[in-house]
Amino acid sequence: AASGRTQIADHPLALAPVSAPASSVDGFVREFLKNLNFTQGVPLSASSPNDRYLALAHTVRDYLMARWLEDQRGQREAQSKGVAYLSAEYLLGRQLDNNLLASRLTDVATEALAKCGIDIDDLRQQEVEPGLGNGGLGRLAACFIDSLATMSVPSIGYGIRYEYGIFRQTFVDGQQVEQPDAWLSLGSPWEFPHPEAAQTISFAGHTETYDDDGVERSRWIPAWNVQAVPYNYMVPGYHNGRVNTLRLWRSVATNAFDLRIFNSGDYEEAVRAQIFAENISKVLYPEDSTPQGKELRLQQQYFFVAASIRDFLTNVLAEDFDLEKLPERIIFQLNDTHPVIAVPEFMRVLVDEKKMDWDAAWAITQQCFAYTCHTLLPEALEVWSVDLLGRLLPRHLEIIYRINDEFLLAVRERFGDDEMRIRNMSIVSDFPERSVRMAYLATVAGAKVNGVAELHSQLLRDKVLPDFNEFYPGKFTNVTNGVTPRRFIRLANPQLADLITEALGAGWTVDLERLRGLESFAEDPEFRARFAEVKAANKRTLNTVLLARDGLSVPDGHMLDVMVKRLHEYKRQMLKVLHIVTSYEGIISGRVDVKDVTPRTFIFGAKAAPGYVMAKRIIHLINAVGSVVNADPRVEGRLNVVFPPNYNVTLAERVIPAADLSEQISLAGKEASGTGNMKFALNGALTIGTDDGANVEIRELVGDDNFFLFGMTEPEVEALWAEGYRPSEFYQKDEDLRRAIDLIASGAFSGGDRTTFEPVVSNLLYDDRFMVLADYASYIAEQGKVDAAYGDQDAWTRSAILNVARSGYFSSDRSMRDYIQRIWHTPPAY
Ligand code: F58
Repeated sequence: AASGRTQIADHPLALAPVSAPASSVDGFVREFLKNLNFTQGVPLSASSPNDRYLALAHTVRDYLMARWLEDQRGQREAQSKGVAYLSAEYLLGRQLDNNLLASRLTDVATEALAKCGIDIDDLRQQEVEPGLGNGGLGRLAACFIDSLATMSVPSIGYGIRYEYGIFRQTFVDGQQVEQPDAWLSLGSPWEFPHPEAAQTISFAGHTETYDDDGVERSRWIPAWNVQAVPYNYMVPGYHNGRVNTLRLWRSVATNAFDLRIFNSGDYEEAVRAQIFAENISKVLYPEDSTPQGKELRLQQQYFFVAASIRDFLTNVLAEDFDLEKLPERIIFQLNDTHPVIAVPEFMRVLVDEKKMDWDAAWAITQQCFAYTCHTLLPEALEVWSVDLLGRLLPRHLEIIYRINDEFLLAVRERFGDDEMRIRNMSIVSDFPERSVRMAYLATVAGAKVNGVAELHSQLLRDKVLPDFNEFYPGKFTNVTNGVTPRRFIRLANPQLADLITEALGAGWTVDLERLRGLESFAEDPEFRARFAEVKAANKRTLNTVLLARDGLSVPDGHMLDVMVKRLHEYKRQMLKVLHIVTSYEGIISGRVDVKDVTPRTFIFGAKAAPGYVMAKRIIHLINAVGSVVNADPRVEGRLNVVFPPNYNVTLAERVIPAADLSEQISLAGKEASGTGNMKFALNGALTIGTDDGANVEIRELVGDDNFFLFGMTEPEVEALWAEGYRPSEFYQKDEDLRRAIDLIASGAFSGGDRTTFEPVVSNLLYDDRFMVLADYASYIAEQGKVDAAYGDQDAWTRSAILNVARSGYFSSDRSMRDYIQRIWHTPPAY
């Protein structure tokens, strides 16, 4: 098959470089109409908004295409070391606006569409965001690939093309109800499927040994397989012409599978096989923090990493590549433990398929992987039962056992037969059931292990994995998270972006430390007035958006106090609820004069994992408190609770720029980093927060005067636990707290029914794992200081400007530079 392919490729027309369409308004109009006619198959006069959105998306693609092809070629030819970011989640957010911004097409496209009588904003609204992630971890991956493209780092993102992303949240009588997220149903203009490049991914079966010319080797005889079809997405860098690739895998049934069943004449069975295979990439697991150990999830994990490794080895490396040199060409970054099964898969490929000697293969593997941990909660550390692993991936389990045996041997050599230590460090644990600790496997295999904020990395070293830190000095490091200023300042807050550019000139978007230059502007009354006007305008915009989206409103002149993040007990939305109830109770009991209360609107955004009962109760409570407070004329115009359902990236881009106060109130030592905290600071909100995660670094940078600190420190939390924490004692001795809890318990927010929120109340009084009651008094006191500070609007604005000026460190570009320096050692460009 000296294919038609080669002949076509040799044709002079095919040899000419691909060129982008003309970047003029008329050129754009032509391309847009062409796409409308030839891709959508409709004339402008009969087109639907969705047709027009898809045609616009295709047009933007066409502009990016030449550079994409060029960059893929360049990266192939340069043969330099690259990063493969392995992540089960990418919480991308809408693509259209980002791609217009990156390619400098926003103005041209806006004008071109206006010429066709179309408001581009209407088309923006058409896009359903790809919600292929749960929260911080998935959004971080999206920020990182944006920065890698903007910095021209040779890299690729690998993940899963879920057919259904994170569920759509609705509220029925204040309670969360989940709906499937059919994000692909109106078309998917940003993806490029390549079914012809599918990989076969195998599962289950058994292993055997065989004699290979006098060498005993193992091989895996799998029982079934599926096809992994790559879907490519463009990842354009900002104003640098670079276009990187995100490759997400979709599972489909294999032909062989189909054919065998087809030949047996069993049509129904053939269809069933199809459904079975497609199940693997069907839906994102909506868990936050606690992994469930479900078989399908392990299938997802192996499916995407096996396909990604094979993709790299066969499509990126030359056929005669010397595998000993792999560490000079690739580093696989493991985004949490979800892709860690890549480690034994890589070993299997090297040892079983490439027939490499075990020790050589292991030495290479240990240089080709690095692991990022995103948690401190012990229950969040993923483990797989040996039983399940052995059934689904029998050869991988053998490999894990051997890795563990050799590792423990080395530990014995170093520390002697310290059985307790051996038990604690073993990758395979025996209790409560025999299982594989994926974080340990990642730590043993990884060249580096990093936490995601200074405090987190330190606790990881000292508390979570201290034995490993002792055994592998120098392996542990920190890379503090960051966020992309493209999406979270330029796109989300264009007026602030313009104001900054006016003050500092262009260039700050890719060199965010330059925001420092705003410090002197904080002292300029005129600049402060303009900054305040941007904030006010963002609030008005948010009001318009919420009204249209949910029929909700944000009153003029209110302080916007915002808590948006997944609903989890450790994040302590309950503390926020207690604050609201305390303020409310103070007014209705007559102890506080309503005229003395700073008008505040409390905005929540939070999804609960569908199986997390307590989290769902707290959502119900927030809605219940909101209904009562919002309807009570006694607090009218002072307290207002707004909880739009289905918080997502698109809504974040509206809420964050409008916020005055950022709530980052997790129990110290529980939030690994947080990234929302960074987005708020960069948009000029002041933080009220504990000394946790990246809050610590935010406070150090913005200064104590521009940050509201409260609560116990991590060592204080430890000490209180050690001494024996009894939440009811805090309830007994704090009158405000007692009144707030009693009001909830009385049924005041549940139509007089005392049972509805009884579990929430009992949990606080008798368990309170995350010490809400212990931090309550300190939180309420600090909120008093917030009110006082807000009373001086000009001083508040000055602080807000200083928050922006001093948060440049939190650009994900800086995170990428840290990864490159401390972990990847990749060249700056291909
Ligand atoms: C988050 N983890 C951390 N996990 O909680 C947050 O502090 C940090 O800023 C962020 O990662 C980025 O480093 C997180 O989002 C998940 O969503 C997992 C999804 C899959 C199941 C286990 C939790």
